[in-house]
Amino acid sequence: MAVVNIDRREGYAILTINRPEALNALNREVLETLQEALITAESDSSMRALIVTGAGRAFVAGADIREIQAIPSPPAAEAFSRWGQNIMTRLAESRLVSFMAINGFALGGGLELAMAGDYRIMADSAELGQPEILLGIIPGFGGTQRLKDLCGEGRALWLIASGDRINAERAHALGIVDEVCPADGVMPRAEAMAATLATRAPLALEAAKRAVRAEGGMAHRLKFEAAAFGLIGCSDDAREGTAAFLEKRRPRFQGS
Ligand code: CO8
Repeated sequence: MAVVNIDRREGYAILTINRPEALNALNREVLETLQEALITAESDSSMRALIVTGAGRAFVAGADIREIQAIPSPPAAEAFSRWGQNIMTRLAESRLVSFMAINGFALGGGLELAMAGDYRIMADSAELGQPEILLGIIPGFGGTQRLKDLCGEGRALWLIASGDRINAERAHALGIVDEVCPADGVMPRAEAMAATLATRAPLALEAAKRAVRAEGGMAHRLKFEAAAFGLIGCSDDAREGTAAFLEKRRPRFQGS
């Protein structure tokens, strides 16, 4: 059975991490398959969005602790961390807008995966945290930085240094997740949002993601926004969208 199921819908794909016997822990096979699934979805020009979720009662309960225990040397540990970081960054920088449907535990590498996505919807019964310190290690797939960006230095350090798990209400209050839903509402909400984006102008959608995610100082980010606007401001879709508004009809976007 595949460790990551790919379910293609109209304009978006659902990637379900499917290793429920280990609470979907990210071993090398899962990470490699996840990366391949992402590349496959990206290469399909009809795709606009992605949903990532977990089979069973967890989203992802972390990197696979058995594999971490078997890491032979400090250089191998660093290389493993860089490899995992690159996969998370690949998701963060994807042209596809990603919805992370946090159906259950999102711990360690699981929270790091969720934070690399664009929008997090969390079940009210789920829990998240960075419990690595309880294993004598620290987050290594981007968690120290993405958590800090989401909730600030003090709160990020507390979560990482204590290893505490927090509930959905607290995660939302801290800004780590964007929405909280009843458990059976997480996927319907993610699918409704992904389906909405499937109707939007493709080039503008990609430009929107890249501009919102632009890094650096304000002057640099504004320059990036203007450059992105320059690329799409006179596109066929921009002509079509503005004409459709003025002609009081629905636009037909072509992605050009
Ligand atoms: N890795 C491997 N197996 C796991 C993991 C994991 N992260 N999490 C759960 N499992 C397995 C359990 O071993 C168990 O297997 P088995 O049935 O064979 O004993 C099965 O999943 C079910 O788990 P539990 O029986 O423990 O279920 P509970 O409901 O009692 O507890 C918890 C659920 C609280 C989620 C618990 O399983 C738990 O604490 N899991 C570990 C959470 C954790 O510590 N995650 C962080 C891992 S480290 C990490 O993510 C680092 C990322 C960066 C790496 C950088 C590399 C250098």
